[in-house]
Amino acid sequence: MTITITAFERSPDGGKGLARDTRVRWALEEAGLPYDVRLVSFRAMKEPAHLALHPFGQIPTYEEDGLVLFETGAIVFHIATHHGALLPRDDHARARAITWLFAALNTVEPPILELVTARIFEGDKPWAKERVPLVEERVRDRLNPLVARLGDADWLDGDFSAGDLMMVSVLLRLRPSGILDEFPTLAAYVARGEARPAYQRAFAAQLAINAPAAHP
Ligand code: GTB
Repeated sequence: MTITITAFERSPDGGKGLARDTRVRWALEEAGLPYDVRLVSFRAMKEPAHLALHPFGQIPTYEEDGLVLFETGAIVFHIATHHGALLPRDDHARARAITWLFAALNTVEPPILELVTARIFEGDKPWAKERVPLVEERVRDRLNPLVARLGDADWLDGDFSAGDLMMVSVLLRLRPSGILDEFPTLAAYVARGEARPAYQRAFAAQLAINAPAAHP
């Protein structure tokens, strides 16, 4: 069994680990699965060979024994279910962990992505000054209930799961905005995720490719 994922030839974040291959690398590391990485340029992502793997011409993709997947949610779910990692055995606990995986992607990530768009890609528009605070409020509206649910627990529902992996990955994208630090409970939750040895290995692997020193 050989697993191959794709990642940016050079991530625009310069190695901060914010591109989505990091969450797939993290899941693979948690599962103890070796993997290869094929690096693709922005141009190659839109060419037929890559579009055959990913209809939207993006990274990451996942190949394993003739199976081709895209979408990080589907990939992490596959790693968890097919390789018996990151999900509890108990049926109900498993269903709840999967619920958190969906909640991270469907409920928490959308306003965070909207904020990234408003701050970075549309930050120079004349209406950005009015729009950014509105979107920031929408993000806080998602984070407050998350704080309430997490309470004093380390993870969202029992042991660390695929749901936590995805939630931490999604929240990490908030860090450059400063909003994560407004929520010490969530900042500590993210820090716990980042402290996991599997995350450290995943982060180091993407950094080795994307750090400015790797591209003199
Ligand atoms: N829903 C898909 C998934 O979860 O897999 C989204 C995949 C996606 O957005 N891929 C991005 C991509 O390929 C890379 S991760 N973009 C190129 C394109 O669409 O042409 C998004 C990303 C990009 C850059 C940073 N960064 O520089 O900080 C962070 C995240």
